[in-house]
Amino acid sequence: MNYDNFMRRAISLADAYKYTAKPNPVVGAILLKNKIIISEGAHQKYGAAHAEINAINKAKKLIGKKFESFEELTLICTLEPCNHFGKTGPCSDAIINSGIKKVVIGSKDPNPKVSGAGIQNLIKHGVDVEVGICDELVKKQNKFFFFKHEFNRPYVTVKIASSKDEKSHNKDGSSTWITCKKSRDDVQQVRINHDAILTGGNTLINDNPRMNARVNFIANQPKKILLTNKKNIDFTKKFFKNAEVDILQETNIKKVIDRYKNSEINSILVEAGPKLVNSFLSDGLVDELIIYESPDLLGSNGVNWFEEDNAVENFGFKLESSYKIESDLKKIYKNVKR
Ligand code: AOF
Ligand code: ZN
Repeated sequence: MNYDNFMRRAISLADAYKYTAKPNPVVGAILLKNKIIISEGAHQKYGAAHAEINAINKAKKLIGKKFESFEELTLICTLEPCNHFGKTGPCSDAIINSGIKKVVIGSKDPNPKVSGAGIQNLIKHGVDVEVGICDELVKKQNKFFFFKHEFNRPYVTVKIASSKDEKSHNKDGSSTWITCKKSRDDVQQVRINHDAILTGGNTLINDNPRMNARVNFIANQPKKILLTNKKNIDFTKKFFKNAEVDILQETNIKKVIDRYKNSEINSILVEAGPKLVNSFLSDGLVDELIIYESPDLLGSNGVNWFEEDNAVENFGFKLESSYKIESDLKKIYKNVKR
């Protein structure tokens, strides 16, 4: 039987929860009897029940009505059922205990706590398992999660706002918004797509940023990371308000990123000044660079984002897409060195 359409449906069930499940991957599950959907589930919320469990629990209420025994059912799930005790119990055991005899999986879970062990447990208990249905779609849907486990570090995005002449701000400290309100609203969406936001000590002092994601839907806020070599930190800054903040006093950027390789953070957005941004870029640790470019010139009163001409290309970036946001231009670059 071809399960592609059911898998696509499970992927779209999962998609609805991408802002509440994060930093967990999104997962969807469907129970089928022949070609009829008996129940559906998704991993709706970080720390809450996994997709398979939700689908199984819904189906339990339909025994004797829509089906007689779980042995008749096939489970479609976008990600390999887990096999570990995390915030919830192993889904593979719950599937085995329910009596389900066939499981169709989108993608193997790259999390080393699972990584094939869920599939092995199912097979060992006589469950028929198919893996790799719409695999690429599942990977795309959980891009940062798969990246983190493939490269053993979070995906790193740098976002900057720049004048047309590649300046960051005015030397005399006179503060002006470089980009338009629509661009700044767009940044909120970029922020909420990431699991953590990192800034530096100078930005904290100069800009007093909130660095949260102001979006009008329910979403898990990114964690905040402050990278600073300053001894006295002003905890009255807006950055610390109602936030869980990691304060790192580390100059080696690779070590900063490495610190998160075993955490649940799959992606980090860097929003900082030229010094820190250039350190990230020159260490080759940036996967994506987003530039919001205004049509204005700051001229000789402006501080350069980069030290040399063609810096972005020389750091290994290629423009992937660009579009206008009112009079600004949003440019998205990808690192082509990896
Ligand atoms: C599944 N079904 O719906 C999801 C899975 O901290 P926990 O216990 O919630 O476990 C999170 C990990 O479990 C996550 O990193 C990923 O490996 C897997 N997610 N597995 O069987 C689900 N969301
Ligand atoms: Zn699970």
